[in-house]
Amino acid sequence: MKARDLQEEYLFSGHGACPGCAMPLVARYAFLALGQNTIVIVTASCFGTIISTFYPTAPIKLAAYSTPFASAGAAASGVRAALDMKSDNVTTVLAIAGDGGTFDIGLQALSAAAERNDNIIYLCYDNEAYMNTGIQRSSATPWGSWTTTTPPANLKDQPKKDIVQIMVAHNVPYVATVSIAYPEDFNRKMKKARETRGFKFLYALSPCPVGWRFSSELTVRLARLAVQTKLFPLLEVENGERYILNEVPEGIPVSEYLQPQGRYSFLREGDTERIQEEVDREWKRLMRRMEGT
Ligand SMILES: Cc1ncc(C[n+]2csc(CCOP(=O)(O)OP(=O)(O)O)c2C)c(N)n1
Ligand SMILES: [Mg+2]
Repeated sequence: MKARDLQEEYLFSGHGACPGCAMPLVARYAFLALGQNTIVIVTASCFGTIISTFYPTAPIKLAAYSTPFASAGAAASGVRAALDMKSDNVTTVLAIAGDGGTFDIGLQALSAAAERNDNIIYLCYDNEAYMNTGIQRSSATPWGSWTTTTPPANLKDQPKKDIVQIMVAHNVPYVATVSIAYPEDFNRKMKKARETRGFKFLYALSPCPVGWRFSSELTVRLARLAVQTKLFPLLEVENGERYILNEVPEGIPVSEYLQPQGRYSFLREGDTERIQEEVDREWKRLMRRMEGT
């Protein structure tokens, strides 16, 4: 790697992520887009405990502030307030939290920061379970999926919480989904978030070979399939109303996304069709929302 490239990198090797983990790519793309004038808020999660701070090493080359599990939104607001008191309007505050830290325990701090329209970027990487503590189900875990707390006889029986719509309902300036399979789109959205004043919510699906039970070379392929099956649409929503679709999916059958993942190997007859119907229903809902813009 050239010296110039190295200067632009803010996440280095030596972190503790499992082989094939999508999260380091999520962090790397986010940091590359935002640059060195960034303070990262870190919470308990795979990112917080084994990737960004792997004692005694520190593989991220940015200022970082570690805060308890529930408080990414509040900590980011506090750091922003301190910067504002110093009239610092060049530093970007980036909170990074997992699905557990966002959909569940961190939701009130996130909602409060969004309601105040604090000038921060909140990036959720969603690996669809509490991975760092042993693959427990979260409200982001999809219906029909195996986790250690939803064993084969009791697979997850609730649908995934719709965090994008929850954040859109806060009428914040910018909500966007990003994918490691679409790095240019990811880069553009992070930069747009940096240039937009107020609260920004960015949301990445983060395939996890260990928790999802797939072969570690399939990470980027699964991230792309999630987009191309319409399961994870690449979109932007401005000011709670203006929807932009960034990639028109091929509409590949959802079974191609489910099949390589062992967490779906306990699906019963008809369950794949049920998941496909739900994906199609959600897609129609999205199309109706887009018509209004
Ligand atoms: C208040 C509190 N409860 C529980 C924990 C233990 N804990 C640490 S990381 C973690 C899982 C985080 O899940 P998620 O936010 O989805 O991130 P992931 O580990 O999946 O990357 C838990 C439960 C904690 N650190 N603090
Ligand atoms: Mg998680």
